[in-house]
Amino acid sequence: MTTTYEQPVLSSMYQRSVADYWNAEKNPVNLRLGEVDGIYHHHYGIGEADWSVLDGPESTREERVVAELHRLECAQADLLMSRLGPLGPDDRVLDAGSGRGGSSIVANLRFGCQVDGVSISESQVAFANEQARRRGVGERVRFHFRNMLDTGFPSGGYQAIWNNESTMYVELSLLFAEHSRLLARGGRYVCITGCYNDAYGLPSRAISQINAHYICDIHPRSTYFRELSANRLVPVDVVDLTAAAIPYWELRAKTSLATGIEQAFLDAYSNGSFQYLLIAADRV
Ligand code: GPP
Ligand code: MG
Repeated sequence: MTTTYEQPVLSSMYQRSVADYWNAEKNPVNLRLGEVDGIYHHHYGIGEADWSVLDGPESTREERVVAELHRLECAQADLLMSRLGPLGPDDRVLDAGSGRGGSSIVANLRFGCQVDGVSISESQVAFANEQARRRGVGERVRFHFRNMLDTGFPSGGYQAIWNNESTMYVELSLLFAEHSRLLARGGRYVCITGCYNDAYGLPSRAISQINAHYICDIHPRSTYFRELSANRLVPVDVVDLTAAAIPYWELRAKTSLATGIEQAFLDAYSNGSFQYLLIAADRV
């Protein structure tokens, strides 16, 4: 007789503290934006901002700013999706670090594909499943309280996997080994991430502030490419989104929704120590 032991989802004190942060997180900058159309993102925005939202009646300014920040965050998700496809209703995809589920819902709307999202925050998983249920896609978009480093999902079962600003919570060697196991040959991996620019040296003060704010550990750019290639994930497209990320932070800094981390992002992006990248890779 063999005895199987259930692996706990959280495997370190670090992961416990990250889960505690996200279980308690209720920032208006995330909830108010999500209420615009029921798509709740946990990533930042890209593209030129419409600064006219700051003009006009003060009584409705916050509403206009919320809509504009949400539009920029949706543009970021759309860009990620544009590198995931082509996908169709028969494909199964994985959202690694799925937050409140926004990117997963966007993927299902765009491709009709089946989506599994994983998060180590039980509150986020419950919230995201409720959103999928409300949209009537609860059978196709499912969120799981699981660890992206050890999902327990079947090998080769996924046509695409993404991390939308979630790689800075894990060791990339472990993450990409699991992604490589899960992806079908020829499958696509996409991440959008902030990484420190190791051509500049060690992480700047602003990066340390971002790490402390979110309890994350921003990786150097080199580690992404080293660990991708060590795990049969071959980059096909790399887009430097740093310049495109700045208007979002400038606009956010001018609003009542600011959380206090805005200046650190603006400093890190503008002094060259930090880069916002999209990386797409094929599983070979
Ligand atoms: C944003 O989440 C993303 C992270 C916390 C990961 C860190 C990302 C980097 C690029 C370093 P969020 O939408 O919950 O953040 P906020 O509450 O600040 O909007
Ligand atoms: Mg946010």
